[in-house]
Amino acid sequence: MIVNTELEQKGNLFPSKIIKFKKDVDTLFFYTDNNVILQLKVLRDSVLRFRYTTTGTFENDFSYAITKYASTGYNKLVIEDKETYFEVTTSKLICRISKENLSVSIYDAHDMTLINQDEIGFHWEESYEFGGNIVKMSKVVNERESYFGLGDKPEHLNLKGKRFQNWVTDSYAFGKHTDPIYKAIPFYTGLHHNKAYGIFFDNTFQSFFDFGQERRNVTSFWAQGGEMDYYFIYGPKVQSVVEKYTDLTGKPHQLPPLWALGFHQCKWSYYPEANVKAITNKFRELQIPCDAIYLDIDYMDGFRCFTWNKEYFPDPKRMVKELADDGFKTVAIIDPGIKIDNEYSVFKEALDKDYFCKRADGPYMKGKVWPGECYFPDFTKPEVRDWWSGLFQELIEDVGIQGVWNDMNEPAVMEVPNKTFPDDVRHDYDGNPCSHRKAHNIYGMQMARATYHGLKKFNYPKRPFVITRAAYSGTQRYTSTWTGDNVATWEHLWIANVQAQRMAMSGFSFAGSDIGGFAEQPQGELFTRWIQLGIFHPFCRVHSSGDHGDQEPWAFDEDVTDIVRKFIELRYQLLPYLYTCFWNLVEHGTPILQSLVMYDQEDSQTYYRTDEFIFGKQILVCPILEPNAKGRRMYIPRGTWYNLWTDEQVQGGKEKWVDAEIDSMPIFIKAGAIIPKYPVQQYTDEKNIEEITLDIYYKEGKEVSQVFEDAHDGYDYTKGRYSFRIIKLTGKPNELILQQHKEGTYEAAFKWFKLKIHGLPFQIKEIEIDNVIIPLDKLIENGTSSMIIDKKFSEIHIKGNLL
Ligand code: NBV
Repeated sequence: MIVNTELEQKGNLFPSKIIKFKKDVDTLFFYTDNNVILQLKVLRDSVLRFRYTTTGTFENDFSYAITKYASTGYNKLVIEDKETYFEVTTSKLICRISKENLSVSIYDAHDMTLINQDEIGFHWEESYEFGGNIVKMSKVVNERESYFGLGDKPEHLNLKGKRFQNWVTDSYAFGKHTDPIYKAIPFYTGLHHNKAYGIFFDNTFQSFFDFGQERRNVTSFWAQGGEMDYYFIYGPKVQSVVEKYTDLTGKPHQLPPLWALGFHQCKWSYYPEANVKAITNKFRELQIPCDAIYLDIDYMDGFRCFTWNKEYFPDPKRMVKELADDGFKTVAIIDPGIKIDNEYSVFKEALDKDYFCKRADGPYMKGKVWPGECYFPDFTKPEVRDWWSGLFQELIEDVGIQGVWNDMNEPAVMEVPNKTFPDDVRHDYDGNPCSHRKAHNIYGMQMARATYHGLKKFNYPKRPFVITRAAYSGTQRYTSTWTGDNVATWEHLWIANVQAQRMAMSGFSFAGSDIGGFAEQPQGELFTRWIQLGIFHPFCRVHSSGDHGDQEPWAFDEDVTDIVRKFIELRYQLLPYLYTCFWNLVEHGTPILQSLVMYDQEDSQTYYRTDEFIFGKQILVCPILEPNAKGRRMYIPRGTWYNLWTDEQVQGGKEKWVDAEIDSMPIFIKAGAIIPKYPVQQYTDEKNIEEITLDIYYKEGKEVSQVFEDAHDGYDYTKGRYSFRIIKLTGKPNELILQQHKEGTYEAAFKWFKLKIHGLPFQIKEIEIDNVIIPLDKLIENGTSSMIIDKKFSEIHIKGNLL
């Protein structure tokens, strides 16, 4: 145990005893006799905010991460002054603050399990170099505690025993263990004694997290400036921790348009126009579904944002329209660096209006990016964000671009050792002027935010689609994201899998990797295995650097093309299922991917699993991560599961070998699930869908499934014009009952459900739909368990004789 004196020798300072206490409704203030104040605010029964100052006053309370829509309010709040501590009780938590040294302990209010306990707790070091404090917090590691979250770290899902830093960084060809990379999400979930809590350290300076690496029994986090300002979030379910964190930092502001969930093809770069068309035509010719084609930096004139290279793209509007007629949305890249060029209107205007970032001593922040020497807008200034949003008018409203891709927004600067702005660059920070040390981690987020507002405005009444590389907590409100410049290796396939899961656990579900790898070139086998994983990621895009060869589905051999087509088709079939997951994300903050620990935290076997995950709520997926595999061992979570390909039923709670030749991968459906499927389309809304298939997986017992539908774009759904079906399944030995309940006023165009029943243990003798017995030969397709019924049913009873 390190005692204070040892830490003191290292320059640390500590709070001393509490001498005063004050209360203002739900906010408590504890004052120590060495000028430390702890401000403890009860936001919800399960969410507490802790802020510490050493100067007697707090900073202006401003955060880019916390949304104004965050839930507040509690059922119970009792504050007691006990002999050695203060005690704050809500309906979920009991929090004690020691009078001796301000240290905090938090218990589950129902059974007094100690959930989280300060080790030293808050302490600090004065920064003589920068002024202010290096603020620190240390917590006790509980028995068998596991840690998850922290954004895009390319590491084992369970973070225990490791140390990380948050400083968004352009990390070309990063590897397993590279830290930091593109995102800074200072939020983690701790799990022990079957109870999960989260800590969100809302500090944008470079920050660090140590999960028992330096000292086995201590987890600590600290930052190079700012305040110790963190939120404690109690689950006790892992999923509920993530949902509450998402409530705090924001759910996506609206559903993505359905096309954004289709398959996307990208490359650095497709140009000229003829090349773009050749690619899109090939998709249609080979009947490989695809919804979006991307234009990387070469579409611009000398890499000047908001311009076109007229030699490559003589008439962008016409091209975009022709692509749209063929079912393709065009997405264009926009970077933050603005070329220094007095003939360039965007540059001129920003210069005239004083929108560029400046160094501490006055000159502009000059840095080299693709266009050469550039200046960079200060996206932390509201006026600059408004101006930036306005720049999209022509691109979106006139040319018809449907999505914007923000790259290099860490911000990345070439040929400088630290790859970004120097620390002294000044930012407005929405009226809280500061240096780049504080604004760095949110710079990319504010750029994506301004881009989002531009799209939202000029694409109205359609929904915006933005993708960003850099992100801080809260960025999920505005945009989707990808994991940056990965490499075409098997190890990177593993990384892509953990990153997508980790992002979902960090409140940012709409994420995916560059399928196939950005740098270098995959063999057909790796590409195929990557597609198989990628179709289960919320964002599904092939992207690569053109210098390393082609990476379209037909760039390998015919077998690869056929398998890739088969899996992309599966994604298109699963779109209503995925769209329903997005609805749950937007409504409740429910993550779209669940690592097994989130799916079943009561099963400690799941705590160190990385490969298997649940797509949505009912589909278990496990990618093949090695060459030449004919299958793999995987852990099947508890319960009964159906193999998607064979309908074989397996019992979980154990490891199992699963066959998966190159044209297959391990996919299982939870018994009792009802999976809605569209017919295969070449792009979303290609067809007028008349019929949705419901794949019904019999289970003895009950299970609830959902189907969300709306117009697939636009905002009508926010006015109740959506349809949310809840379908309850009850399986008995010789009966299967389906009960449907619909919410919302939207009438989807489809008329029928095609029911396909899997694993029925009896022969159907009678079917009753809404109290009317229907002759079997009218309903059942020959020799199958499929039947077509009116979508409006309320209750179906399928009865039979035991087989
Ligand atoms: O714009 C070119 C690339 C882009 O394709 C990639 O997706 C980004 O992550 N960009 C990085 C800049 C060049 C990287 C070497």
